[in-house]
Amino acid sequence: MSNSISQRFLPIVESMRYSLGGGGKRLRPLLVLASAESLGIEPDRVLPAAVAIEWIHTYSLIHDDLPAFDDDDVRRGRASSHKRFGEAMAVLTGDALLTESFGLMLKLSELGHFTPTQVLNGISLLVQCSGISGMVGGQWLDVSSEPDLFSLPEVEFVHIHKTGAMILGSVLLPTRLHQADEAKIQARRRYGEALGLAFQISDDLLDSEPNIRYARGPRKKPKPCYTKLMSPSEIKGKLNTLIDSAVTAIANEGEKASALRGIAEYVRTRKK
Ligand code: GRG
Repeated sequence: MSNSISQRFLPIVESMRYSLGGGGKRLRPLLVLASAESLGIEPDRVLPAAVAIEWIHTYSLIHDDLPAFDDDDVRRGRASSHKRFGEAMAVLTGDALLTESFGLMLKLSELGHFTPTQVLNGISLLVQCSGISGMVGGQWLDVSSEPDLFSLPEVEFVHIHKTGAMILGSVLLPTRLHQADEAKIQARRRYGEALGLAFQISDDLLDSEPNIRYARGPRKKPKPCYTKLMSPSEIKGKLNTLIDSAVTAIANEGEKASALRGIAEYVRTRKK
């Protein structure tokens, strides 16, 4: 093995580039940068960590589009990875993005931006928010839960893990790299938890199907979402309450937290 990539593996790199270059809102990396700024860390110092989070997120979307999950042909306005490159390459592209994201995290210490211990703390958070106790666990509940059991607490539990954990992780990552004091960590935790759930609620509101979401994949049954359990105005009310909580959580953080406030307001009103 060597650090440079053999010509023979370039098709994998092309497929990674295709999915990463397909646009998207870049919400999670923006949260990493905004959270770093709020702590007085120069955003450039956390850039590899911001990219690592986007790579993990992109892997999850590639795998979520596979026939075994949602079987989606289109992602970010273009053919989904497996439609463009085939299923085997889509699986490997997701695997490569996840694995290489940890290589990006290592760059943080190689570049001298943070100490190895700080980077390990950051990697440990990424494992928590993207793995079994976070996104992967939430995805499992999403695909395996029975529609009859879609109570509000159950839907929230799925959303907090599947979608919320990576958003919370994006906000908390700079606190792990920088060792922020406890009050600052807790303020960002409250902000990230509220924003993570709010983001999924806003996603449910934006969904084109008004009442219920169906997975196209082998499950062919409804997915946990709010639109089945609450009216649109109730959902909007919940979204506003959560965004208000997120903004309140960082109310004492001063001007340096203005980007975090801006992102929360974007999630309140987003149209895509
Ligand atoms: C397959 C391990 C695995 C996990 C998949 C994230 C996820 C878990 C599935 C995505 C399904 C989905 C559409 C969830 C709704 C909320 C969400 C995460 C939307 C996609 O995130 P955006 O809107 O996407 O930030 P962009 O393209 O803007 O980056």
